[in-house]
Amino acid sequence: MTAHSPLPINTSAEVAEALASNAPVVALESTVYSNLGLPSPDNETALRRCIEAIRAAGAVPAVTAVFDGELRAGLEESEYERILGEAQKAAERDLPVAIGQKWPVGATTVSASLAIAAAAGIRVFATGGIGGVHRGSETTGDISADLGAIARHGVATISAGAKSFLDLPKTLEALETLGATVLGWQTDVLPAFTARATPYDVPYRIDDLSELAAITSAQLAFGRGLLITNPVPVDDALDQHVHDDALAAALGEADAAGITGAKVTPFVLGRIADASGGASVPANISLVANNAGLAGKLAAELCR
Ligand code: PSU
Ligand code: MN
Repeated sequence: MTAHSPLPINTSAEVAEALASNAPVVALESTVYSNLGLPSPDNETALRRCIEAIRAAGAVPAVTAVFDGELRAGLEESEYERILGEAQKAAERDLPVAIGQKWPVGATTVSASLAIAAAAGIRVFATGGIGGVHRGSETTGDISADLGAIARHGVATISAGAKSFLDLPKTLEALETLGATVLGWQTDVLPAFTARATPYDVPYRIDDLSELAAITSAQLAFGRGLLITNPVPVDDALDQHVHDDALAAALGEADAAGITGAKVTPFVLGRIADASGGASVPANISLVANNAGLAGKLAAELCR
């Protein structure tokens, strides 16, 4: 068999050292912090709070990105500003193109971040809300690459459920089909991003951190991944009526504007922020930082 050349990943000194000494590391994506995710300056607030939450748990943050065609895991302080501005959305399938064409700034989605984390040997990854099966997927076929990547890579993903504008029952079905274990952290039902609860049960509720770590290491030993859903903190959840109205408006506008493919998620998130009078943004910051904190604790527990 021909040996493939190893994926070249530029890992920061701090991340490389942590991995070499079995110290906890948490990977973060970069799309949510770029101009494709949260508006400025909330994107920077979100990034800072995620990094603080990971460090507070005793873990090392590893933001993933593509800079000048190079895959990165862990950035220097001075480099964070590069992902806070203009960026090209890089899902897993875009990574070879981002490398080959030397994209200046590729903002990694969940799927691209998981590919980089797995190749770098990082076992825990935190995001806001994953992509999933879109409403109307029967006709559009729009199913986020996040789902396959969550199942395929041996990395635990922590997210506040899936984004509320998705078809959530179909998203759960797809995860089951793909073989991704789905857990609810201290919840019986699937959270949906800025909402703590939906009518849909998660397959397993887990309340104890050592049990969460035991399940995670078992699944990672199979070389596969799992999704840990973590509800947005109570005080920061978006009012259900504000949310529902903003979502309906956003989906209507996306449809009317003929937005399709990779542009759907950034467009709908932006319209929800506008239509909720900005109320979705603090909720978004809170949930992503909360996920980073749980990811830090899980990474630390896995290293015990
Ligand atoms: N959740 C957010 N903001 C985002 C995303 C999720 O609050 O920007 C991004 C993530 O990077 C996720 C991507 O992987 O959207 C999913 O995009 P798509 O639906 O095109 O697969
Ligand atoms: Mn899509």
